[in-house]
Amino acid sequence: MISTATKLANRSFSNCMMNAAGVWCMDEAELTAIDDSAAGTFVTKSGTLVSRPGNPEPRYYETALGSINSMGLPNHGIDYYLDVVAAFQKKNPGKTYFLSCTGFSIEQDQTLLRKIKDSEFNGIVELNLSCPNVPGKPQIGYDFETVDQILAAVFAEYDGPLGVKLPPYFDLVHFDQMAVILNKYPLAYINSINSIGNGLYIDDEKEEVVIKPKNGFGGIGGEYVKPTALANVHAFYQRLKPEIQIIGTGGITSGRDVFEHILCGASMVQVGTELAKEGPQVFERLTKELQDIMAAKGYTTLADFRGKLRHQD
Ligand code: RRO
Repeated sequence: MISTATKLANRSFSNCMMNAAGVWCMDEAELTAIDDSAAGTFVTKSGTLVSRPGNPEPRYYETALGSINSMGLPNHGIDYYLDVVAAFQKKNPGKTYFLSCTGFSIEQDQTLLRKIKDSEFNGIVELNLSCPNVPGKPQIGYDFETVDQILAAVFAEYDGPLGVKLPPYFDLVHFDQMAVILNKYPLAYINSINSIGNGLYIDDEKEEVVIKPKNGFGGIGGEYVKPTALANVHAFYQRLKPEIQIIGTGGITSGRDVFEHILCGASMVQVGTELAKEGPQVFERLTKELQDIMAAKGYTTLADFRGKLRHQD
């Protein structure tokens, strides 16, 4: 029997695959589709204190090799997602769900965590430190001092399982510096990577950008980003204390991509662009493809190969 089950933050999941925040998770109907799919669980769209319409459309565009988006954090507000997840928890008491959230200041992050603590939520919190698309707001994950201050404030407020969604880093020194900060805190996990921020995709025929906000600049996802995602997963796997697990996100279009993320050290994986392209049935295909690879290699559990990427001497 080949199992793609996993454990994260001491919770068990029947499958290691789930949606990436932002895709198929805006409202109850979309979350229901993921809940009913072969995915192990879902994460909600990042909820803010107050609901937001997001940036003007068109704000998402699919390309042959991936996607570009500048959604601008549209969401129904944290209270909506707390209510919706509470209903799922009632329906499936044995299942653990992820709630993503993000604030625009340390005080807002603390208020969000206080709300979550005071609610019935019993799942895992994913604090998004890496939204690339709010005009005038830099990605927090690139401001190391602020990340440190946010984590100190968050863990003063919240003692449930919590992970952070990080932007991609591109320099080994930055992996070193971030790992020192992350290792100071009782994080359940880190999630690498969010989209590669502020790419530009253009339509040559029209000689025009393809999305409206920010003069066409937006976060890049899909096949383009897999090597960057694998680098981030593996770099943090080598540097983080073993209690901090890793969710690998970025460039998953096949079971082989899932296999590679796990080989680099991921305990769970998230699918964004390919889920947007194929819909929730993508999880059945990816699971089957991963099982076929595991069977060919003689592996029966993820632990047989997780983090076991070989380096050359
Ligand atoms: O809503 C968005 O524009 C968005 C967010 Br919050 C994020 O974290 N990552 C992304 O690619 N888009």
